[in-house]
Amino acid sequence: QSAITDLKHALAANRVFPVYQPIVDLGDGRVVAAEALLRLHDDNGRLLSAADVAPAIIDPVLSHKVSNLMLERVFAEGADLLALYGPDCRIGINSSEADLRKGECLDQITRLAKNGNLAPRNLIVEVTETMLLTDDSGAICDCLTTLEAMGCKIALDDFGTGFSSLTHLRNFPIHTVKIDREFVSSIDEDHQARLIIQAIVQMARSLGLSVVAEGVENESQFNFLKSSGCSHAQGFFFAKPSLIPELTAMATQSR
Ligand code: G
Ligand code: G
Ligand code: MN
Ligand code: NA
Repeated sequence: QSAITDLKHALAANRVFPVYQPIVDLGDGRVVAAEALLRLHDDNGRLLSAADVAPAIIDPVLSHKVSNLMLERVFAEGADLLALYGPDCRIGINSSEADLRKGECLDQITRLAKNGNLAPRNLIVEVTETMLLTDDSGAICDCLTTLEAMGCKIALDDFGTGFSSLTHLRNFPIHTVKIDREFVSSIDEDHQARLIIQAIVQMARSLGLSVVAEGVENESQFNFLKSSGCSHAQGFFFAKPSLIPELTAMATQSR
């Protein structure tokens, strides 16, 4: 069965939902943010992730539905998320190019924020470098600038894997770079990966950006990132992407 069918069926049957993966401050070890990640159950009850339905998420109609649904769910669960990680925590949303090009997410965030659970200053909008490379990058930049003015932070996802033009960091309102897990997973065996990470961290720091290392799986990666001055990290070493009750149980245990 194709990714498109899986996603269509799951949307129709209300089997699409977010899980959340904590983002930790490497200075004090506290969870300061969490990324919302799409999950769905297929017709056989199997749990699929966004990567499993990647071709469907870029379909214009489905991407619109997915973005709406994820934002609605994140706001609906906003009070629980703030209770868990504090009133100043932020929730990361993966945006699609269409969301930003048409600026539709602006109206939706404004409307949803009226529920009072979650404010725009509790959001991080994640964009990828390819989204900034389109012909419409002017419209995307305008949308990001408005999101920034509303209080959202903007994170550049998968940094280092795409074109990584430093110009993006100047021309778009970017607050955070997320170092792709490809580099992080090579820390233990690849000297070059370590040098690239340190170069990204130093550049980001001098530009006043925060840096999230993605895909941290073990203590030696954690130690390397911390000693390299990386500000934040995310990965299985801290927590898998999970439902709120599971995250609440984890937070209670570690307290
Ligand atoms: O969770 P998983 O490893 O399957 O995620 C793979 C990729 O899918 C992530 O890197 C992320 O960029 C993307 N993704 C996850 N959730 C969403 C979502 O809600 N919307 C969009 N557009 N992409 C998502
Ligand atoms: O590109 P996107 O950054 O948003 O990537 C997030 C995806 O990476 C999620 O789907 C999540 O399941 C996956 N992920 C998160 N932490 C780890 C990790 O420590 N190791 C691996 N292999 N994958 C991870
Ligand atoms: Mn992401
Ligand atoms: Na990534």
